[in-house]
Amino acid sequence: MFRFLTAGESHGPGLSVLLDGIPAGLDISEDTIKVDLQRRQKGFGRGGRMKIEKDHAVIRSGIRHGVSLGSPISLWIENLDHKNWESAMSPYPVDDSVDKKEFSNTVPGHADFAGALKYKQHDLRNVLERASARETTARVAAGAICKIFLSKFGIYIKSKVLSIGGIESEIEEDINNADWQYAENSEVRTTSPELEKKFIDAILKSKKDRTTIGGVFQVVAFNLPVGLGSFSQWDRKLDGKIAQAMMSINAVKGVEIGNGFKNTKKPGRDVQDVIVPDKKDKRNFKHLTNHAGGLEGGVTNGEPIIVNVAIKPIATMTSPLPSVDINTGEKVPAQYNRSDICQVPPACVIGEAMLAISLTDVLLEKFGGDHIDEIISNVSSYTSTHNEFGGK
Ligand code: EPS
Repeated sequence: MFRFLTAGESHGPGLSVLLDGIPAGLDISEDTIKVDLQRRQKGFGRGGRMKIEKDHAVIRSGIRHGVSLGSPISLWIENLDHKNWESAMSPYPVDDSVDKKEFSNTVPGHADFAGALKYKQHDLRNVLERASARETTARVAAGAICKIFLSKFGIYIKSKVLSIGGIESEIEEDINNADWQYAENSEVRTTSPELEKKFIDAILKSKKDRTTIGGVFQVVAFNLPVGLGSFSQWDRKLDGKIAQAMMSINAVKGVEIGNGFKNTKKPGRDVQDVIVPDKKDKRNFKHLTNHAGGLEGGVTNGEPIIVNVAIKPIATMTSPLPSVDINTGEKVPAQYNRSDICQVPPACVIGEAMLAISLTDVLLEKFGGDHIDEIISNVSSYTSTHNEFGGK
């Protein structure tokens, strides 16, 4: 069984990551993990915090001489900003002279209102610190390890921004011909130079208007075997697992698999993906289209998994909305804490991590194994049974 957990507050000493169930025999280095950590830190519309942090995950266990042992892998990511918060975020008691950076003005759209009542907190910092998107750094580190595992099966993941502030391309891009490298080099992670300029202008306008801006990003996984996930129980369906994984990313309010929403506007005959024989495909079959986003009945069908994820504009704004003081009930302006204007480009990298984590879970569920060689052999034994279908 594969599991992963994170711990850590945004301005605390750092973040911990624990991955249990990663097999033995994988080459894992801090440098490889760092590539994704750096990708997450980029993006037009980020706030001042990213100028302070230089995210680096230190391997603390589960890896010896660069190779995984099959034991729990733990990582530690230091918050460089913590040095500015040592007393305010100290795990130890502090005296009253210390500025604890407490606040009680709730922020509409933030977790702080519900969190205060739920955890009986009079200082909203006690909610903000864990609810912060800083935690996604830990997920990206975990995802980087899962990507190493998935690469052993030829599985890889790409991402791009589809829209920011409602601005989007009128033409649907073919994911097999998308210029993913352009997106990688783009500050707003788009494959289109035309959209790039419009996205940047929209973010700049939001900043000028002292507000924030959301959007939609897309994550795609390629080269999957048929049969990951299962229709046999509701909680084993892979589309459900992916939806939960994506929905758990901060500020995400919508998840679409394939053309989920667009398909509702078309007749059935136009949205099913017709299956044809294809001797070149390792399944001996292929689908003519991929409206289903690679998942039918909660199971991979061998086409790329396509997930579109909607992020709302971030709650914290330099021009605060009217709100309430959680302790006095008085009407007050919302608290302003330093924040980002637009989180959509970095969220692509977080989405990649969550998809890698979800796929690692179902791949290990189906193929088991404690050493990577055992799992590779299990996968190839299974895929060889596809020769019994359609081959005669
Ligand atoms: C965040 C507020 C900002 C963001 C932060 C998420 O941090 P700070 O309060 O230190 O300015 O930069 O995101 C990260 C730290 C990160 O690593 O992505 C929030 O309130 O959610």
